[in-house]
Amino acid sequence: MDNTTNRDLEQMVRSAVDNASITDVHTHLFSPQFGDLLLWGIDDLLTYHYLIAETFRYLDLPYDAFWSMTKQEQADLVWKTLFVENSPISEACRGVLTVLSKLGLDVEARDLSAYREFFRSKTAEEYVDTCFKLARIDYVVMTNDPFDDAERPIWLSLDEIDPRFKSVLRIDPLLNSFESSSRKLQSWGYEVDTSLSKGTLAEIRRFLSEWIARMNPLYLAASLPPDFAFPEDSPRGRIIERCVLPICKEYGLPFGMMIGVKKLVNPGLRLAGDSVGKSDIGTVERLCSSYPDNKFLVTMLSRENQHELAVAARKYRNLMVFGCWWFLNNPSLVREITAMRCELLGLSFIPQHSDARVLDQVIYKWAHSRKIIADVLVDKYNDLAATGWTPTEDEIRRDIAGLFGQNFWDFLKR
Ligand code: HDL
Ligand code: ZN
Repeated sequence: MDNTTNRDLEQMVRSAVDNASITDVHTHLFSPQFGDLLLWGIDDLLTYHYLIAETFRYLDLPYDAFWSMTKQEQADLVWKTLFVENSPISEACRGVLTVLSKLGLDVEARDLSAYREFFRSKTAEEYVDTCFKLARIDYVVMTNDPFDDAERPIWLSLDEIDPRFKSVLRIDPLLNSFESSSRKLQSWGYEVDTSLSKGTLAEIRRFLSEWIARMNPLYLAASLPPDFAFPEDSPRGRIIERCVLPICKEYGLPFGMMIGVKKLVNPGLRLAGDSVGKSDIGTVERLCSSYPDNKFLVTMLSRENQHELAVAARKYRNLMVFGCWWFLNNPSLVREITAMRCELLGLSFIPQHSDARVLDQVIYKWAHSRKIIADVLVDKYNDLAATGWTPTEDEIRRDIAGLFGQNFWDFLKR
């Protein structure tokens, strides 16, 4: 291909990526019907747990002194520490500034009070429209936990949800702390005990079925530790085998596994206190091969596991790989992982999710990811064209529509 064609190709790829409408397959966002559970605005942006962890690196402040501050006081401290006293070059810091810039605010002014004034003039409903439009997203998939004391009562009285917000039944407490969650189940009228008898397993299946009926989730999900094993003679192993997988199969729902999180290695940091560990890809392989009629939507937290996961996806068509999760959602690693996935999986994967906890974050997380994914795809399509196979603009748009949403929806229908 001559340079002109290369330039045409690059322009086609970047245009297709920039204009692709996105389904964000994993977030912690809530539709406005969930009230204060929907986080948005500059103080929620600045008190994102990623930024709290980074702030403490510069401070001797006792953790409890920070947690006893108001949200605005915490945000002031984060701003002072990470933005004023040190240049905000980390991905999470840069993200805050990308949001302000995309909103048309004067980042150069570095005027936190002016930014607060801007957000004070907004309502949640109108700001959802603003963020979805700026990020060019069609749908966000929530993380919905019936064991969460704040979220559960809302589901019990909810009559409508903004259709742009899709639900997921998140079951970490059921799998990872069954003893305490069994007491909650008992209080809700499920006849369970910690013996995991047949009766208990049947009641857990009833619980899952009832919440599937209530939430209409796109998939069931759980985050799992690095030592997650299957099969396993444990409450988690038994519940996955006898409850989760049969119910997922019955309802045609993927089981979403997010594997490799070491919870609260530093409890003082609370939500920011989790870390990463390498997991055994053999667990994913055994699940995919033993349950060919189940679908598995999987991401892993360790960089090393991402290569193994891409290889595993070559073996199992019921395995869909997604996202550059959490500590992997940084430009250098998104670039590496996306290129590796293109080389191993072609276009049969979901390159990214935002994991946004604050609504505004979809603006930066997708702006940053679109750029990197486009960079990788330009290289791949140029490599393709160099063989003499020149992709058409329609083919490029088709491929990219798949990566940013259609692959997910097609996988749900499989
Ligand atoms: O378990 C998860 O869904 C993780 O994404 C955690 O919520 C984590 O705290 C996070 O927000 N990562 O981005
Ligand atoms: Zn998450």
